[in-house]
Amino acid sequence: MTKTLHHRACHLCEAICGLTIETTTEDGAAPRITSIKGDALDTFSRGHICPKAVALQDIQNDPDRLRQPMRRVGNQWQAIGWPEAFALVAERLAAIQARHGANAVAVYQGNPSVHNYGLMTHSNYFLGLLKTRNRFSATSVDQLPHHLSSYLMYGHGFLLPIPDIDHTDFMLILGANPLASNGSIMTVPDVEKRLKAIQARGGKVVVVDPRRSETAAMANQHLFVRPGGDAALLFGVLNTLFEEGLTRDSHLPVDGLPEVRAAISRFGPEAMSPLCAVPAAQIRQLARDFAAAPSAVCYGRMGVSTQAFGTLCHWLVQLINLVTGNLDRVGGALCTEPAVDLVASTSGGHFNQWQSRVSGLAEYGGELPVSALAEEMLTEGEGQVRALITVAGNPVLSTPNGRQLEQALDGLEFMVSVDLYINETTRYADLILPSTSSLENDHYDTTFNMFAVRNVSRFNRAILPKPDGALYDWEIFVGLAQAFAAHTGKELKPTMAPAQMIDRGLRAGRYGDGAAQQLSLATLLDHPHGVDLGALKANLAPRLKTANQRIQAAPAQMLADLQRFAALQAPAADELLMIGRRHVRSNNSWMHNYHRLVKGKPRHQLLMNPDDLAHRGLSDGQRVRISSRIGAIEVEVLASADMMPGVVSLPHGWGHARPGVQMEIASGQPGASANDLTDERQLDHLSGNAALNGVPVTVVAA
Ligand SMILES: Nc1nc2c(c(=O)[nH]1)N[C@H]1C(S)=C(S)[C@@H](COP(=O)(O)OP(=O)(O)OC[C@H]3O[C@@H](n4cnc5c(=O)[nH]c(N)nc54)[C@H](O)[C@@H]3O)O[C@H]1N2
Ligand SMILES: Nc1nc2c(c(=O)[nH]1)N[C@H]1C(S)=C(S)[C@@H](COP(=O)(O)OP(=O)(O)OC[C@H]3O[C@@H](n4cnc5c(=O)[nH]c(N)nc54)[C@H](O)[C@@H]3O)O[C@H]1N2
Ligand code: SF4
Ligand SMILES: [Mo]
Repeated sequence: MTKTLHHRACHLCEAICGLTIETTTEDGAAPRITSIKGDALDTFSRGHICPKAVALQDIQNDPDRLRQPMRRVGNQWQAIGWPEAFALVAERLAAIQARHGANAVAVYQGNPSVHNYGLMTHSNYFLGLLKTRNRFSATSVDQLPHHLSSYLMYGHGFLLPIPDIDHTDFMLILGANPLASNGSIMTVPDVEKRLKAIQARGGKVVVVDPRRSETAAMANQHLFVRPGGDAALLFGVLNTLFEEGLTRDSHLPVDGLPEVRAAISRFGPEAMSPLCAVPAAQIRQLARDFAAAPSAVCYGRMGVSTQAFGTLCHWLVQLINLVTGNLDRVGGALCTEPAVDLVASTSGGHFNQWQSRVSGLAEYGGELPVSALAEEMLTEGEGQVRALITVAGNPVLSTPNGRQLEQALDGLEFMVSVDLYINETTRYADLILPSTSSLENDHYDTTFNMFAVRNVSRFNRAILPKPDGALYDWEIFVGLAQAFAAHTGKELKPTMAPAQMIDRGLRAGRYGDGAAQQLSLATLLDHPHGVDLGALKANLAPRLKTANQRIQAAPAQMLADLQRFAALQAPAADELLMIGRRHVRSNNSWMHNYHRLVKGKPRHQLLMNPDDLAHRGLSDGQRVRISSRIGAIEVEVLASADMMPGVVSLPHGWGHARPGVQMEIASGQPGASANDLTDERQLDHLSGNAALNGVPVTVVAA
């Protein structure tokens, strides 16, 4: 019996914790995972681990996980070979494009795409050949407003200033619950300790959230905000900073601040208070506290991104940091200097160069808002989508109006999914192409090193051998590309393995050949616990990619959107708005089939303030019917004094009891899908991002 210790970053969420994984090999059998622990020698994550990482072994061993390509024949699934599968995809997609045009094939790329470097480096090798404008992804049910505000203000969608959590004296958090999510667009393993450290050094954490979340509960101050009211609150704060002379000059080159000040002066705290349900005096005090702190950072995430004014919110977050002198400053918000730098190597992006066919929603970076996906399939006429490719995504559970999407998927001529499971979405596919599991893959974080609160880098080899007949994700895309190119007579550029691309990226980067660190694949392999490249530091001015290399504080698109904001109404007396939530033992719409992970009490219920329950004659634990414009679901309700009155919270990613799904529900609780209630027409109209939070609902006894 041999035991081997492997050091490896966890790829499951954005925190990229270092793990120590023990495998045991007996008598020539395949190695088994025998222990998963936090890696104390990872200087970034310092031994932190959460329950999801322990479930990595369950993903590995899960009998439901697909291990070979599956083809649907009627209601049955049959295993087929790779060459046959690639040929079938090529032939069907080529035929559909020949008949109906390139845009008749749509693509949806889901969240694990950014956690898996083979998908990052190679999915476009095939998808790019399709030349379709109908590209969609989870970005537009998530962080599109972050990218758009950075693109408009700094000239690049990936110039995302990250909170300097380890040095700040005041952290204002809106719409994020890092104690459950482990941080997002802020790669921060061990976030609870880092937040407590702010408090221990005499600083403050303030959380703005319609629910007293786990993070709000440990904060120095928590403000309830009406869902979707954050822009109003932030306008109030920014106006107070201007009015009361609390601004500080920035070292950064900035255009447009006087225009901002003039344009928003009508949105003062007194006018904004009824819209966000925060008293004007508290808005003013928040601005004063923020400005008075030696250093401060305003950080907004999911909760303020997936709402009706998501892009205005992120613009305001940037402006508040900027005018208080906290942008590009230690203890404020700083851009990372990653070893493989997409900001340096790519152009800034583009916005609104074309629009979706049916609703005219703007593209960003070559993608259209996913809220438009179903209508592009259901609306007849030239350009109608007839085929879909999903990659590591489950849009039936993760995008608004999932029921409508199901109907649309059912009518497609062809669908292929690159995925590990037969789940709520892939059950509609004609073909499912499963890759190796993550522990059979090498790993480099192309994405989350870019968002990390320190500059870090690590590369880890696969810890388990590639099973016979299996393909890595990137090999699947190479196979698809070759088959499609052969079928259509297109020319295919040569490619190389992802590890080789990373090696090139590292050597060409700021710590590469000629730099003191000399990072390359080989040096990273010598440092299995990762390499610390130092704290974040000021660097924004030379990296700006706007046309005149100056920050654009007043982009025309933002100023134009003020008119839409000005129409926001104060709440009606009986308003009930639905928001979402996450739990540390969840991962979006999957990982519910691992017993070790989902054990414990149920977590799928609707949370409601006790007064709101009483008002409706409902009681704790009762089964209720929740209705919105687009549908109704039934679920149990839990009384929670942590909920703001007039707000209910339902986590997404549930609703597993759908026919044909072949995944165990380990908790025995299928739950109901929040996205059977969210509305594909409820958008942040500027970016097209779905407004998943702040959905008007009614709740009655079931
Ligand atoms: N109401 C509401 N809706 C939401 C949210 C919310 O807060 N509220 N959050 C939104 C957010 S932030 C996101 S990111 C989206 C996520 O939405 P999606 O990205 O659409 O969905 P996931 O649940 O992440 O689905 C991941 C899929 O990838 C597969 N998979 C896992 N690992 C791999 C792999 O290594 N390779 C391949 N090929 N496949 C793999 C899984 O089987 C699963 O089918 O949901 C969004 N939807
Ligand atoms: N355990 C676990 N971790 C995850 C995930 C997971 O599913 N499970 N998903 C990963 C993904 S894909 C992402 S994008 C990140 C997201 O990470 P976070 O951005 O931290 O997301 P959440 O934990 O959903 O926290 C969002 C908070 O916003 C609040 N909120 C809702 N509406 C509003 C509003 O209108 N205004 C304000 N101010 N707050 C509001 C909610 O009450 C909630 O507390 O998490 C990642 N990490
Ligand atoms: S917080 Fe948990 S899931 Fe996220 S990277 Fe760390 S161990 Fe993995
Ligand atoms: Mo996300």
